[in-house]
Amino acid sequence: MLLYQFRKGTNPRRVIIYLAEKGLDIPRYELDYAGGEHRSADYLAINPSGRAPTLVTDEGVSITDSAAIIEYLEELHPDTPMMGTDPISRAKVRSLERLGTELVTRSQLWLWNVTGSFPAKEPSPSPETACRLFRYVTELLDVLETAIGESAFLAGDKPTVADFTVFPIFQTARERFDLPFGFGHPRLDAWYREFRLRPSADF
Ligand SMILES: N[C@@H](CCC(=O)N[C@@H](CS)C(=O)NCC(=O)O)C(=O)O
Repeated sequence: MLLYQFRKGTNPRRVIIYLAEKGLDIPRYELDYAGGEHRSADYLAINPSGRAPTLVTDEGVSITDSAAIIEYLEELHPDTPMMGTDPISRAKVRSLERLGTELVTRSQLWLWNVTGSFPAKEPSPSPETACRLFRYVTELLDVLETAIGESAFLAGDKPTVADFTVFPIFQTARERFDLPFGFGHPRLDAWYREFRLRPSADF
């Protein structure tokens, strides 16, 4: 098995944090993002979207999506479940995970406009567009702020893939780009700060 990743990429980090929380050690290949290795013919043959992460299984099958990679690994390693333990808790985790995926997508569009650091994605970053997009980000942060309630983790008292999905976009915004992401959401802010102390969150 081999995991193709960008160590600091938001979606790859969902898998990287999952592996650390799960205690799984999988060989990794660090793609050279700056050098455009994810657009090379060799990598496109593995993942035609040219994005990371990709897990190539022992059978040589490419799994080309972070959520699908985690679900595959959960099936192989059902001990210490990270996606809930019964139909109701699994439904809750999946709902929040999917909301988290939507948050990542909306936030990335915002980041492309607010940072100007992704010229290949957004050649004409616009503060006005960033401001408008941030309203759609805030809409989902508001939902997550309500969902977490008084719990330590997004889906209850144990870390799940919901946390591993949402945490990296906070980390990207706050640590890579020094942006006040979620500062107006006190429960999420507390959750982020606490989760950041876990060894799995090492950046
Ligand atoms: N749905 C995919 C999205 C993967 C994705 O967008 N990865 C980003 C890194 S966070 C990427 O590879 N970007 C490079 C590009 O789009 O050129 C997943 O969750 O794995």
